[in-house]
Amino acid sequence: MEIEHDHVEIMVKGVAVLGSSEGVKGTINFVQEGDGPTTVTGCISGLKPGLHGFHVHAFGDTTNGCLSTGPHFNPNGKEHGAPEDEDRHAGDLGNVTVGDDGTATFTLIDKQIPLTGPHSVIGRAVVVHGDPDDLGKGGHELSKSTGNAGGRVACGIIGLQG
Ligand SMILES: [Cu+2]
Ligand SMILES: [Zn+2]
Repeated sequence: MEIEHDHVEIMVKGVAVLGSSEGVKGTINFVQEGDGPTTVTGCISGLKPGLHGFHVHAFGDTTNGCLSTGPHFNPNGKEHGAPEDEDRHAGDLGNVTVGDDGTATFTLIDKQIPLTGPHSVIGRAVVVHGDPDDLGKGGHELSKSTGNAGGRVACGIIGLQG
C-alpha cells in the first residue's frame, strides 16, 4: 500500500506577548500551514477605545522598549499602505478596533507575514500604536512611512511556539 505524502503540510506557530510601559497587555498568536497565509489572532487590553495601528516591525529588539523594533517590516522596499493594497510594507496589518471596555479581540489573515523562509516574521516584533493608522491615505508627511499612527504603546517579539 502506498501512502500519499503530497498534501501533508507543516503547521508553524508563533506567539508574541505584548509588553508596555502604559499598562497595555495582550497576546498575539500566529499560525501558518504550509506556504499558505498566516492567521493572526489577538487579544489586547488597556487601550483607549477606537482604532490603533497594528504592524510587524523589522526587529525583535526591545532593548530600548518598542523604539528599538525599527521601522515597519519592509523586505520588498514598498511604501506604507493598507493590508489589502498592492503597495504596502509586508508588516502593514492595518488597525485593530478597541471597544469601550478598552479591549480588542481580532482575527486577521495575511499573505505577507510567513513564519518560515527568507521573509519570516519570527524574531521580529508586533507593535500596537496609540493612534489610528491612516493606511497611507491621510496626506500627512508620515502617511507613506508609518501611517501617522502615533506612539508605540505596546510591543512583543514574535517567537516560535510549539
Ligand atoms: Cu508600527
Ligand atoms: Zn507600513
